[in-house]
Amino acid sequence: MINRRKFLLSSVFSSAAVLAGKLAAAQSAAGTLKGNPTVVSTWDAGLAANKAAWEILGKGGRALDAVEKGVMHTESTQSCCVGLGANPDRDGFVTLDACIMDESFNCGSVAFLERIKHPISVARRVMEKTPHVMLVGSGAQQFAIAEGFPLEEQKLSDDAQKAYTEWLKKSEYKPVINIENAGHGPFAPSQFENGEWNHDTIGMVAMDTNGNLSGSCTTSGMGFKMRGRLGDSPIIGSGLFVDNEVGACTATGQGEDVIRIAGSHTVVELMRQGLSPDAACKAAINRIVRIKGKAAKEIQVAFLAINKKGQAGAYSIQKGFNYAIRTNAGEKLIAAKSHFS
Ligand code: SD4
Repeated sequence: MINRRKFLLSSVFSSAAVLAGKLAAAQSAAGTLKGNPTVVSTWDAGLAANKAAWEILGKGGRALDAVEKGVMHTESTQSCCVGLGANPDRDGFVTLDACIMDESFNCGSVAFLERIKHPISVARRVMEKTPHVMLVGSGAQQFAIAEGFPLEEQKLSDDAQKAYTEWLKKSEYKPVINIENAGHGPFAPSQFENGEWNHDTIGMVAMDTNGNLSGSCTTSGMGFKMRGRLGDSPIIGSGLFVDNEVGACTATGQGEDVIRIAGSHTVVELMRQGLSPDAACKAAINRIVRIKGKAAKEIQVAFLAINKKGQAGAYSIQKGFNYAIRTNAGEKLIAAKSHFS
């Protein structure tokens, strides 16, 4: 006869086994077991970018190659807002920023780069072919040309030309939350709900079958910004950070406020202290909200992270930020939780 203690014990073990089985299945579905490649990217354009990254990750390729290829897809989509098709600065020039980081703290960055279609690939060349981390402006362009990148025509896309002509009527610099590169008009909370997103950045972090992490971030920056303005996106530790022992993070939104707290590095350090990616992103967002006080209502910042187990998480100041995830189990677009609802 099974006594009560034995019965309780055996049911505890069997429920633990069921739970472990469920957890393993869930982890496997979420790509959290070592060997399960995972890629996450900011905003809905991340779905297509992840697909491009998956061509490498899905075949057991290196995370670094995947994060470059993934965001190149977005840079090529001229009608989108990342890359040369994006809105210009207030003087009418499109200037691009990008950075990339691998599993061994190797990193490369370009900023204020003009007329080059794939800043992310130039950033990778900076990482691999120079003793430096960051090249900017005409020096970055000169390096790109020397590396064989074609110099594209200096011409705004039709959409950007239209937006710029409209913007010139008032010439006001007022970023609109979640549609940063609209660059004009008052902040309207309704815009969070009506799907009018129009982003100028993609950040991507990935883990490959060897469990190695890498990340990339590429942007045209805020539309109608001052000439020469840089945001967080090309700054290692702000727009992107990867520590292969812990995790990786990328940021989007108002770059000035990401830089203020060295955002992506902060999130990775919080994960090192044991926080989940969700909790680490939330803690970093809370820090920005505290610093900004009432002005926090007028900005959007979002962090997106994965940890060494391949678990992903995100958090934003305002509602409306979403991210794309792709694992062996498939692809998904996930709405991040936010400080203001
Ligand atoms: C910047 N962080 O230049 C970028 C903008 C951005 O979606 O992420 N927009 O400040």
